[in-house]
Amino acid sequence: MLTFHLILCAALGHTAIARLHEQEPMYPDLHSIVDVVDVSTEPWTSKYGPQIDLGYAGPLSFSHMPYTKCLDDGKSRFDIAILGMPFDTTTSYRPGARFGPFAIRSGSRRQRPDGYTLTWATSPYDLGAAFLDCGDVPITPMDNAKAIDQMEAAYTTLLSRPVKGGATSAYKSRTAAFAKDGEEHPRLITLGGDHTIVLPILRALNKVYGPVSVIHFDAHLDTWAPPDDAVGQERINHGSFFSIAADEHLMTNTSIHAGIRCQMLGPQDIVHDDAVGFQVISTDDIDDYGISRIIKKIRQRIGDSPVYLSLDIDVVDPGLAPATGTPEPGGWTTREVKRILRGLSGLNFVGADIVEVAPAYDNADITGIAAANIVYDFMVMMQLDTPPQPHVGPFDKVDLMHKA
Ligand SMILES: [Mn+2]
Repeated sequence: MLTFHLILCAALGHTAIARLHEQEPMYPDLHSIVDVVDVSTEPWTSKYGPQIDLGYAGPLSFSHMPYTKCLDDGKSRFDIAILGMPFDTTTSYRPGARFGPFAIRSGSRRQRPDGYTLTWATSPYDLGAAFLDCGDVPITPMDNAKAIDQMEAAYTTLLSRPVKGGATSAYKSRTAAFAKDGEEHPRLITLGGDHTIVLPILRALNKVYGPVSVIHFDAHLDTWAPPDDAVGQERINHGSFFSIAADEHLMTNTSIHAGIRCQMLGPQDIVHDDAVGFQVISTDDIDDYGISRIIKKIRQRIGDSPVYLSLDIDVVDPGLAPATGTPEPGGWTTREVKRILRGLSGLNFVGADIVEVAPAYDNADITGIAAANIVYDFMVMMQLDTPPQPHVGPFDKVDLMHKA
């Protein structure tokens, strides 16, 4: 035994062995140094001030917001958190969405911590919620059953944390009214990951809210029944997870898709989709009915129910968002998706995600930048009571009405 220990020590080094035994932190605590240097008189600080992170520099958190490993950190509080789920081992075509959280955070670097826009007429940081980037869930790429359990455990953990209760006085309670325990729960914006991440998320949400409605932006239905010959874990993939979720009674039957344009096996797919609880807004409906009727239809369908929003980046045309696993030509523009999202403000959102960003297929980061911009929209949308008024600018209201 001693010999074995000596060999192990030689192989790993004594420090590594000590860590194995005592669970020491991997890195020393740099803040525990006793003799603090007065930086104010040093050449840098006295001349140039604080060491700020420029847009294209610094460690990678979403839009430079505070970052912590929330699963390890019992101290930090948040109302809305960013959480990465780097997982892509249930994809049917092009893999690579495990790099999605990195690409979306990278695409967010030019966003400002006070980012006001004309279209929203506000900034997410002025609406009260305390934001925190909670890092990524360490998910095994080797065992899908374990991976799905890891995602559910992480989401359940953070959903159960006490909320911060606002960074400013503008903060409003959003979830206590329909949580089963009557308590306010944090809301998470998840960066996927392939679309299967929604199954463990819905399982976690179910424990807090019961069944929820889903607004699903996607080129594909994702309600397909598992293949007949699939057994066990093979039944769960990024095209079948909604069907599994319905079998587990995780959703109400008042869900809705937006942006569908995929090839199907036949009309029977829509019959099954209806049984899973969805109605379909197709990509072409935007030309035939317009953005305002799409918004109206979604709001009518969802009503006051607690609702989860899931956005597959492939809803956007692959010309504008090529970095995804199953691209479908002829999609909505990023602008159209953003306009519909604005119209959904005030629904009872319990969480949101953006999935299927696979940056290996990107050009000039356009997909990561588009996805990060959509996350910004989530951050505002989840905090408003009603959609913003259209920007008027040099046009008067009469002109706008005339146009309509
Ligand atoms: Mn999808």
